[in-house]
Amino acid sequence: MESGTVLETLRSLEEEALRELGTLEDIDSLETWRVAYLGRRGKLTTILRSVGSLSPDLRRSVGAAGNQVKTLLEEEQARRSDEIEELEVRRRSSLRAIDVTLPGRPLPQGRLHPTTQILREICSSFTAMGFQIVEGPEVEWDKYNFEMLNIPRDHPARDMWNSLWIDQQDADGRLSMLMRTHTSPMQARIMEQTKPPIRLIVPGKCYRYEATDATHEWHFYQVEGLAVDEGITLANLKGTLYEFARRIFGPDRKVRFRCDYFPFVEPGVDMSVDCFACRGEGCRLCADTGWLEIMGAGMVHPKVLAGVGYDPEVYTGFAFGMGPERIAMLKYGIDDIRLFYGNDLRFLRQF
Ligand code: FA5
Repeated sequence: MESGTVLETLRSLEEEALRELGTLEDIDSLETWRVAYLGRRGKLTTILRSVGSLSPDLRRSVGAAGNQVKTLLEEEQARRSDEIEELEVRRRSSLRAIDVTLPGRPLPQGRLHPTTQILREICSSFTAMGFQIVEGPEVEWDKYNFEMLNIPRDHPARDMWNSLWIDQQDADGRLSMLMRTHTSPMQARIMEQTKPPIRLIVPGKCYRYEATDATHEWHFYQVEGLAVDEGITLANLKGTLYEFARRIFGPDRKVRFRCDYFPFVEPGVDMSVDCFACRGEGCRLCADTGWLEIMGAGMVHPKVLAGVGYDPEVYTGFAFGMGPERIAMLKYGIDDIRLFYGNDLRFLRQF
């Protein structure tokens, strides 16, 4: 073999290998390149192996040239490997880079539950009339839920409130604690602690052991109202509640007061609003009456006033207790109270 031919082969192999090396962009193809040229059966290795069969002169010159090419290719491979690694680092950091000029991603926005919305509306309509807001316990003593409200033990009026009792007995072995059935116990708690004038509302949750239907839940909210001072009359009660209805439902809605019985007021009334579904014609929702009852109210019973140490000859007051879910039903045209706590997002997203 001519030394010129072998040296030419070596040169063109070097050129080819370097050209190819320049196009490589990742470590895997670099390894493939190494195997193809410098591996045990690689192109350069094959040539170097054949050197042994050459004449001593050729062996020396071709061997030296071959080793030079080998060293060059190894050095170039190491350099390209560094470049590729740097490229990788840059590629990865460009993926992580934050473009601060991009507009922010909108966060999913929650909303207030319809009960919370109506509670806030009710509360602000009363605070605008000078009422304060207070809250009370959801677990209540029999004493406050019934006795101090002129509903003694074994009084038939207790049947008006089907109660969920807690397993807690008094000295006589009778159940004495329950989930409050209404917010009225706060009337007694507040009057016990303060002196008139009183003008406040109590929003809060109530519980009753009763079957559910379109207008009854076993857990629901109430907003209690209480005003006690010298010279308060039924006219103040009606005026306040008319103003409330006007603020919540607008001037066109019809409001009705009728006599009703609650042991802790005298006289007692219930207030209804004309049914939104049938506009007073009568339907399933309003049990064909054309009206939806939204609250009970009345003048605080003299016995309740005396029970907390007030002189009923000096002080009078009015109280009311309303159902915010029923008010939301009227206001937004919701025809089943059970939708409020069914956790159905299709319903909740409408508010
Ligand atoms: C009472 O609970 C009395 N404490 C109200 C009261 C307060 C009268 C102060 C006089 C003076 P009643 O059980 O009617 O009354 O409930 C009052 C309101 O709560 C009802 O008008 C209604 O709007 C709401 N309500 C009552 N029961 C339910 C129920 N199961 N589901 C949803 N709302 C109810």
